[in-house]
Amino acid sequence: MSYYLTTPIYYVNSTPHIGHAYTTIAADILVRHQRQRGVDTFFLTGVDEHASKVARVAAEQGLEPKEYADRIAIVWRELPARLGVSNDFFLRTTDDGHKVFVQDFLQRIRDNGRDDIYQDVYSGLYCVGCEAFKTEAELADGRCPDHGVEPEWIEEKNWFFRLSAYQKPLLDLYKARPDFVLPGFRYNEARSFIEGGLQDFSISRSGQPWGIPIPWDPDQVAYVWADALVNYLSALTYARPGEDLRDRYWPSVRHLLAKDILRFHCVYWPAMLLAAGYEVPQQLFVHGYLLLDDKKISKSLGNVLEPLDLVDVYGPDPVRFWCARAVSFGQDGSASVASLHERYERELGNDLGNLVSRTTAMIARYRDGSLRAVPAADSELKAVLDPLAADVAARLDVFDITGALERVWEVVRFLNRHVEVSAPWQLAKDESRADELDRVLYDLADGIRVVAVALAAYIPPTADRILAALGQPDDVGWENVAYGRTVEVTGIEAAAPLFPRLEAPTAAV
Ligand code: ME8
Repeated sequence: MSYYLTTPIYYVNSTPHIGHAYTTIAADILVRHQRQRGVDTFFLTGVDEHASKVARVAAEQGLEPKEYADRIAIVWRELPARLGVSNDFFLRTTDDGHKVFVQDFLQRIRDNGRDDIYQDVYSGLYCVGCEAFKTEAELADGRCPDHGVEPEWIEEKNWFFRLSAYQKPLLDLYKARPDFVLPGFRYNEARSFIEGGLQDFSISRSGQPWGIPIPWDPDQVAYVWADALVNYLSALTYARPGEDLRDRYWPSVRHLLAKDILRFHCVYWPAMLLAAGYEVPQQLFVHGYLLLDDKKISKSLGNVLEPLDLVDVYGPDPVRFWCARAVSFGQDGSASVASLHERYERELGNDLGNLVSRTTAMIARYRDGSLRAVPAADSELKAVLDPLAADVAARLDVFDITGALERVWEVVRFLNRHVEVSAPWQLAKDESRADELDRVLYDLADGIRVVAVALAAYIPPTADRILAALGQPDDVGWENVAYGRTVEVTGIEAAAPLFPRLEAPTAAV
């Protein structure tokens, strides 16, 4: 069994913002979770470099496009690590391995015997911001609604892909696989678009040297989407030198993307794959937009709209936690830095951090740092934990990173109540209740250990710190999301706060 997850490869001509961080973090949570279950995983992200804008901006700066792209790619390459993201490969569409593969891929379509690639003259309006042709109906006051600019009139002889021939195969595919696109309303959106009729599209551009040459017509380069989408396959052919990973990870691939690029991924891409003789992906999850309530943010925090600035202030784990929790994954929603701060204090600091501090402090104080292993078959905690592993896994199997996290948080809340209800400080006063105190401390430690393992995909270093504070092995295998696996230890000390207090962001005037 394998689990191959990809995010869109981001346009190198933009700078990373919270939306980019959002997809990458969500993908990392899903992949880390599968690894915890012992699944063979591969996680791909990267940059899309052949946009026309790259060549234009490079020219303005007196640079070669590749020179310019090399400079901009640095911040993108660093982004995953700064977010605690564990991608297996970072692809650049200027990689030789990618270029060679794209040429082979397009040639396969041309040679498939169905005349799927043909030459025609294209004239129409083109938005450089979207890297897409636009119809009049898609414009508002003659401008692209997303970029606010007037599209350019383009007339050129291009190579076309016969997408129209794939309406029936795509509808058959959607019918046979009702979970091909998730959530369901996105599946319906993609299917309706296909039902509405598909138009052939140009897969090449002429008169522009920046791009991958069309193998049978090197005066033209591949249209940026016909190049970029292919990355999901090309990466597998060269990410590990000397190995071809296609048999291992294709087609068990899941693509994670936002709604803005649904058509390219859910319609064009499967059609291109069918035309080139490849299997289509297993699943595509289309998430909504995370909008940052961005207007009034503290000057003392700097411009915290940049994900890396947020990470500098709060650390990667709180940002990851907030991304998963602030907006139900799949829906649109807005979040603010104030909401990040509030969750940092209330949920991470109080609910989780204090629980760990209090529990370790009580073990240190009442038991001199020793924890006796006294699991009980009739423990209330056991009943709470028994369904947890399956419940969380089921939610993450359908990309519900928000629901899965809430399910873990129910246990965090239970444990906090359990401290209050069982009042270990009372039990500690009464020698005759020593066994009872041991059981309460054991259950609290065991519950916290389970929570740490269950949260390891979301906040990996924090999970490790919690396990270390309890003297437990750092094994986050999913089988450890179960009652009674905490081992007897000595030397537990009161843990330092996991999430120290930070100055609140204040609204700028
Ligand atoms: O489209 N909220 O790149 P791109 C959530 N290079 N996610 C967001 C977001 C927001 N506000 N804004 C962007 C491209 N995203 C092409 C893709 S793939 C073969 C080529 C995320 O830099 C989201 O995942 O414009 C979206 O799909 C992606 O960034 C688009 O990034």
